[in-house]
Amino acid sequence: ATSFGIEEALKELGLNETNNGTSTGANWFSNGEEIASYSPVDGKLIGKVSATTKEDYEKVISTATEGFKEWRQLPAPQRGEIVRKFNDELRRLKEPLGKLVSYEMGKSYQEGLGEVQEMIDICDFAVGLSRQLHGLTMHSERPGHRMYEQYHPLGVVGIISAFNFPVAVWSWNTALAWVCGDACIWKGSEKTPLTSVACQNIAARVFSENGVPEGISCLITGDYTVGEMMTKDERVPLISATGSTRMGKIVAKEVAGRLGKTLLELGGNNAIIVTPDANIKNTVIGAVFGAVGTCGQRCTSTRRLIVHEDVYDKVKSAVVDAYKQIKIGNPLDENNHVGPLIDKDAVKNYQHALDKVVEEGGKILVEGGVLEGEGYESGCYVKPAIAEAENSFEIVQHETFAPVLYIMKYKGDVSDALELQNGVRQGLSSAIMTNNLREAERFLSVEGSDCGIANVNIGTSGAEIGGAFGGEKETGGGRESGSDAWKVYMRRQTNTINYTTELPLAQGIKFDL
Ligand code: UN1
Repeated sequence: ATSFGIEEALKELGLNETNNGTSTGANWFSNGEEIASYSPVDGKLIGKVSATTKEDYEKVISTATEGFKEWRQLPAPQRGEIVRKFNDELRRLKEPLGKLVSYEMGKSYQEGLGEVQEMIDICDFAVGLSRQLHGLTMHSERPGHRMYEQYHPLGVVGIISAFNFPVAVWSWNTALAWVCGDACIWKGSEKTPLTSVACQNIAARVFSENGVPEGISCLITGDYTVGEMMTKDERVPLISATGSTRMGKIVAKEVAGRLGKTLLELGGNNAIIVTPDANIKNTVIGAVFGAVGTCGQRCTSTRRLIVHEDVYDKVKSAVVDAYKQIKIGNPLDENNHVGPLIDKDAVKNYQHALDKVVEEGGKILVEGGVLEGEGYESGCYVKPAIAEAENSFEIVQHETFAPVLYIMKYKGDVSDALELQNGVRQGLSSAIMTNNLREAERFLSVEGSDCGIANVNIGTSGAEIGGAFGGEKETGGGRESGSDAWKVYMRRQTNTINYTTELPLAQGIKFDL
């Protein structure tokens, strides 16, 4: 079997079989037990990384805390210049890094490259932002007074990210946090430790070449117990966590208990509403990519198709037909559309969802199943499935991180569709396919989609970095990436300056002594 240039990619990224505490990043110490990374693509061992111990963590946090004091002094545009240099390296290493993402996580090579492209884009965004960390000015109610607000660096930012976007989510946080003057400690997923080490190596190299203080990019590795060291730590004012709602609830409680800040980007249960005025061809492309892309493991993956009864049969058969074209196999082979799930636990969850939907009265339209035989030795390849289901089914209400699409019918008008769409606990991404202006505007109106992302005539996944990314309800309320998401990485200060010889009090209060 061809290795698709994996060996070369690992080499270019400076990875070897054992990456135990020997990273070039002086900010990455780890002496704990070994974490082995097996590829879901072929089941082979890619390499090993050792986990962060409590002592390692102490070293990391004190280095980061010290580094921050120096880093925050550097003018933001100069911090932006460092991010620009880091981005040069990302551009240079886009292919090997995209390949490693594909091999370690299982998404298609195209999507691996796309993920690195998101890193590049957010870095560009952050460089521009480094000259635009604006506050507002206000008019004081008192004569001879001036008011304004300014944003200062916050401190050490803890980043917890998931396996499904093993590199992009880190960069959405770090690129902004770095220009904002913060130090970052990253706990990547224990399912994709090598991509984390690869990123840390890039940052560490660029930073040390450019005299950035140690501790501005730190990596800690391991399971949730390692994440807990940060969430419990008062020296970490902000925890940005991307992952499951279950994890988010634990993190939120822990951090809120010490009145720290959180940025939570959690589960989705994303739907596309298909109205009688939809372009069916585009609907099929959007729905199929949304449901099977990344093997259904994006937090923006399309889980539900809510189709008007007038076009239901047409849409259903077009989508079912499209599923027949899907090629499943090695994601590094660009002929395949869908790679494996991340691991065998994910396969179990997928199977459970299919059993459960039938048990609850759903009807399978496209049969699922685990693939076996040549090329599928890892045991992680599954067939994307479609089931006709009711929105109220317990399994439909639940986010299953796998390529299972539920299709359901709505009657009446767009408010009936919206009731179904909004009738779940999550609120990340949503979409409507329509050429009817009234329907589109109602979908976007105050009575419309309750999600953080609401799209017209595109699917639910594949958001650009320029917008704020995140959602409401159990999705956690946080916003990462573009727009003004940077503000969470800084502390805001309101300043009132009196340049008179008097001391007039606010609200006209007289206090004569
Ligand atoms: C995620 O799945 O955690 O919108 C993020 C998208 C990507 C990001 C997904 N830009 O699908």
